[in-house]
Amino acid sequence: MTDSTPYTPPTVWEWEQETESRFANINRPIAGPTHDKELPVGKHPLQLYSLATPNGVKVTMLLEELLALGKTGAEYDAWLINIGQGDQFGSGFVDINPNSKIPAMVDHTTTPPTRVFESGAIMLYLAEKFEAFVPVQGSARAECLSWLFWQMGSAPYLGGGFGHFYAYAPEKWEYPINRYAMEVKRQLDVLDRDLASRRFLCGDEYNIADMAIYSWYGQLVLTGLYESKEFLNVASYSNVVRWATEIHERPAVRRGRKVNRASKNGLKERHDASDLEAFEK
Ligand SMILES: N[C@@H](CCC(=O)N[C@@H](CS)C(=O)NCC(=O)O)C(=O)O
Repeated sequence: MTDSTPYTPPTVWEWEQETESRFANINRPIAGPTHDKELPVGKHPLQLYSLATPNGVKVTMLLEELLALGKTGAEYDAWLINIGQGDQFGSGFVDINPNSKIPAMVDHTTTPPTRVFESGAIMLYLAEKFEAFVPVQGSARAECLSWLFWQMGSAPYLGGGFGHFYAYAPEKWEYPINRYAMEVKRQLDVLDRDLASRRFLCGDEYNIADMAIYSWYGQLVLTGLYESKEFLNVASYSNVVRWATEIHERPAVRRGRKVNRASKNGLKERHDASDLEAFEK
């Protein structure tokens, strides 16, 4: 139950433009660009436009894993899209992602260049292009894609649902916090039961499903997205913690997490491996 005044929806919803909220630049009920802005293009075949949120990090993790495997064609330029400042509504970004959300990528090895948006689609595109981190056929592939799409369907309840109401909404309302905490704990239990008998989500092989799910649920249990570790009692999901810790410590994952950070001392753009080395010092 909430103690706020009950809301009676009007017959037709209308947009009351926010001015105060931290999301005033982001929240709007229409798509399309708000301003003209071309995207920069660097020297590498792959151009990534992103930010180090869980949805962004899963792609930089994969690119760094591919490079660590010796796939030199996976060299990339990573450009910062600062969603708090509305960069996702620039015309160049909307051209490569009509949905105006990071991450988005352009592959310049094809003619014409190939745009890819939605993090799951980008991961699958890269894994197939470089023939790594996705099983090629049969039940192993079905299992990997099942978990990959599980992440795409589940994480909005964690970020847009639980994270929004627990950390970002103007007030703490019991009803939505209960609703989404219950769902996120159910999701953690789904993962915990799978990982009780498996080293990685699909078995012995680490693949794009682990990367995608680690970026949300692994970071949730280890670093505490939304400062909710205690509230959600994440330590009780011991199999998830064990699996997340193993992934968290992989050198490529450590590198991937550092790319496209908008914070003052963060690595905003990555154009060469040496950018990261310099940053790591
Ligand atoms: N399903 C999308 C979700 C992407 C997404 O929600 N990105 C957020 C940052 S984590 C964003 O760009 N938000 C900006 C906005 O909503 O305007 C994906 O996996 O790529």
